[in-house]
Amino acid sequence: MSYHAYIGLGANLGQPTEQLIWAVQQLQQLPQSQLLAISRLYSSKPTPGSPENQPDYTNAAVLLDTTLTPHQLLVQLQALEHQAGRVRIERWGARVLDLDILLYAQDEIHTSNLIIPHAELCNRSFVVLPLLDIFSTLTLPNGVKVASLAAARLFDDIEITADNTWWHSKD
Ligand code: A4P
Ligand code: MG
Repeated sequence: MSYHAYIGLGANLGQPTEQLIWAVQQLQQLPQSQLLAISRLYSSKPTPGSPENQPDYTNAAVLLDTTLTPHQLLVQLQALEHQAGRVRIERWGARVLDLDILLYAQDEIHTSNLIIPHAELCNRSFVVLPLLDIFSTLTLPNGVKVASLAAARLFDDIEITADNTWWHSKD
């Protein structure tokens, strides 16, 4: 049995777009998984409360069909973050690559190392908008329509920087 998992991608150090392209290429080769869809690319300021003086973030989301369990998927994503050279210095600090599990099927998970849906999903335009690119009628396990989150907020601090072909390798 396979399940749909939505992954959030983010970067704000180094060359964010190149790192997200690299991440997509890696996700295309993830074991027991198939990459089904990719959002447009977005640019936004770090969320309020993040450490000061960080560069803007580049964000996107992808949809996987996978037979990995949520915890197996987390291990795979953390290995990719590590490979990308991510060093954890401070919470919400700048990073070369952040891969979060946003949704896994209609599961609700609360363990010490995994919370699904992602705890901040509903509060972040840079998560909500990419999700809607992929699936405009997406619904959360609690029945909330993701489109209703988009309708409820102003998107003054986020820009679309590329259409959904951004991940096609340039060479
Ligand atoms: N963890 C729990 N649930 C999940 C999940 N659903 N997916 C645990 C992935 N990991 C999950 O994460 C800390 C721990 O969260 C992990 O060990 C994992 O077991 P981390 O990636 O090591 O640390 P972090 O990213 O600094 O903390 P956190 O709370 O995950 O931060 P976020 O939510 O990732 O936010 N502003 C803009 N514009 N764009 C951004 O992408 N990102 C952040 C970081 C802040 N501001 C931003 C952006
Ligand atoms: Mg994270």
